[in-house]
Amino acid sequence: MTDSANGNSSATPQAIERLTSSAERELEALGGEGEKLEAWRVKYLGRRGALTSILRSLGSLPAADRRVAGAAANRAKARLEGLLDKRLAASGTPGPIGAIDVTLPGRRHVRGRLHPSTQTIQEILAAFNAMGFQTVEGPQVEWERYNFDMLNIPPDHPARDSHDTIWIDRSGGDGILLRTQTSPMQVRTLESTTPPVRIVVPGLCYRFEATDATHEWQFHQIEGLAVDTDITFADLKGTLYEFARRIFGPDRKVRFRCDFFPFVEPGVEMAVDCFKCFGQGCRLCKQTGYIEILGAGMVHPNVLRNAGHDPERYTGYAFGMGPERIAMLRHGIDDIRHFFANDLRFLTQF
Ligand code: 2NL
Repeated sequence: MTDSANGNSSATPQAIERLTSSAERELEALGGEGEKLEAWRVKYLGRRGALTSILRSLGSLPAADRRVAGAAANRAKARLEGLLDKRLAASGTPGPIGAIDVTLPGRRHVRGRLHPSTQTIQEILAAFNAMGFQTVEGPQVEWERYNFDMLNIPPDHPARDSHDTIWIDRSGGDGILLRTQTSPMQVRTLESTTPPVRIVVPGLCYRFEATDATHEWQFHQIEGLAVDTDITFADLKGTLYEFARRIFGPDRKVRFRCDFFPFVEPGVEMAVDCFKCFGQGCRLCKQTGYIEILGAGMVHPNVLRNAGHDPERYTGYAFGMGPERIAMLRHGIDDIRHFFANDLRFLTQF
């Protein structure tokens, strides 16, 4: 059955017919045992089986012979496979091909899911989108100018230390860094747009910081910005109050207290009454009855001016929050490092 000089002598329709007949006779004579059927399959239909070799050798035949022999070989293959399938089904043995053991339990399909940070970010963005804010995203590698100077944080301002910047290149006039907040994209948008501007900016931020239960060197932030003529502090309060009710429940009360951020004046922090103890005092709210959820304020006139807008004509408010912190509060998560550890035992709980 080996090749002759000008082709494969076994690849003629007659030879294929002879091979098929003997394979059929052999199969008929076999008992029903799965092992014997498998040996038969290997002998004729396996990777190095007799029929498979013929199919493989077709390429070396002259074109006209190839067509005839190819058709015969394919017919033979289909016939032998069909016969084997019938025998396997009749034998009741779940064989390696053909028969399917319907009593086996199904394979579980593991469904993917969104990361808890992503889920929280999407919910927060949806709340603001519903109130007319557009979502904008920007680069994580930023110019020092957008991350600090334009935001009213001059080179020697102590706020630069508190931001614990991860620098990429500090040698040039304008340094390159990993953004410490998402405000640089707000500045970019403000610079390239004529108000009204109403945006929310989600994204990863970085700080050169030691980690602990409430600090990560990598974390998400969502900032928002609204600039137009005649925007007042009442707009800030109304919008953020509505946001708090959408995310923490319709019965939430909010509390504003003074705070400082260089890019706003005045600056505030907003807290909601504790949604666990309803203001009675518990571990979650550290017995205060309130939980701080974001920082905000009226955009500093210098920030508007730096972006090319007249602070006499335009006013605005801005806010910033950490979605990991919000997810921790809502789900009772005790350590921010869970979010970036990629441990499925944590991630699959959400
Ligand atoms: C916080 C506080 C804040 C802003 C972010 C901002 C952006 C522009 C102008 C003015 Cl372009 N302000 N952002 C304002 C107040 C607070 O974030 O605690 N974030 C986690």
